[in-house]
Amino acid sequence: MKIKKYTGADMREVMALIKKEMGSEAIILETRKVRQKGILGFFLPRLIEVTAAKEENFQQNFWAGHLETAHSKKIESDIKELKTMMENVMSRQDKSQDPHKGGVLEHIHRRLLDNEIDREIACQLIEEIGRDFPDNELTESQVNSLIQDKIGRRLKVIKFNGQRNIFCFVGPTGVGKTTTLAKLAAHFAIFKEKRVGLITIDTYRIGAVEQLKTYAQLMGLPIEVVMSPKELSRAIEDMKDLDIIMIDTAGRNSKNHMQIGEIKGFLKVVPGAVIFLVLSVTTKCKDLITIADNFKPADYNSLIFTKLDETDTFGSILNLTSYTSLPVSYLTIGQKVPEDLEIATEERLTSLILGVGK
Ligand SMILES: Nc1nc2c(ncn2[C@@H]2O[C@H](COP(=O)(O)OP(=O)(O)OP(=O)(O)O)[C@@H](O)[C@H]2O)c(=O)[nH]1
Ligand SMILES: [Mg+2]
Repeated sequence: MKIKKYTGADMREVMALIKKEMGSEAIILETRKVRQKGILGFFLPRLIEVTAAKEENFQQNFWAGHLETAHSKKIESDIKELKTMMENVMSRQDKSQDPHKGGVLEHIHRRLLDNEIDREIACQLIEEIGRDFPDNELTESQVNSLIQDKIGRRLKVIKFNGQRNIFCFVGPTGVGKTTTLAKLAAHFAIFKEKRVGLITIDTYRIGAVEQLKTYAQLMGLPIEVVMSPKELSRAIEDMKDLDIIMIDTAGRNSKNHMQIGEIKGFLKVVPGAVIFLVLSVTTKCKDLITIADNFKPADYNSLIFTKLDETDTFGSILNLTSYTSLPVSYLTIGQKVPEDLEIATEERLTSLILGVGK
């Protein structure tokens, strides 16, 4: 009996090869999916490998019908054996349809992509693990903790203790800048007993000043409304005895470079300020990258992610922190002031990014 293995991209391609070489009387002994060679094999589609056999002169013997009894019994038992083999192969093939039976790395790679982690970052993470453990003999929980560790190392967080700081909030329209400012003002003024003052340069939107004034009144905080960089300097000077000054800015369309330039003009008079770029995690990742690029003139130095309660996928947090190399400071998880605010930690961010921390 001649036995040979054939590989190809799909069953049809392999069967055509077998038919060409062995003829249509060839028998399939085993079918399985195999990885392509090399580290990139993790990412390439698996090949189909078929082991085929052909009984020499099988056809003549079969059709002749003049075989000796001993010989025909042998063929009968061979056929039975092949039938059993085929059944085994079929059951194994069924199992391989289940993605969880595929390589652990492949499964986790898919999960990273499902969480909207950038394809390049996801590949890098998996490749690094594949390089460190070439035999791919890791369990799912081992890969999970390796990935957690690697993501944790890519993230940075920054904490503020309320010592003399000026906080400015910049970002696109409606992402939650004013609400986040109010939450933080309450956090420092009420819970940390710091002296906090508010300034708004958002005289652009009707109702914006009233919105901040309402929060200031509720918390008993001083507030100033300024119309120019000069007035901003003066307001900061007036509040020089306070621990923290929080400056609200108008939401800007990041594609409007003139508007971003205007914010830059104001922020020039507050050197050394903490400038938060406030981003909503509900924004498409590609748009977040554009916003991060277009707000660069505002010289932001930390990221706040808002509206975590409105989505289930947080890969964009990793994408943005990798892209900007900036630390994350706060997360917001709802509309309620002051409670829907979290101080960012690496553990919390990692769980969110991996889709296990909502
Ligand atoms: N679901 C949810 N809504 C939020 C969150 N933070 C803010 N919001 C809501 O988002 C809306 C806009 O919030 P604002 O604080 O006014 O946003 P802004 O960025 O200051 O808006 P502009 O100043 O107009 O650019 C409000 O309805 C807030 O209640 C959050 O974490 N989750
Ligand atoms: Mg606002």
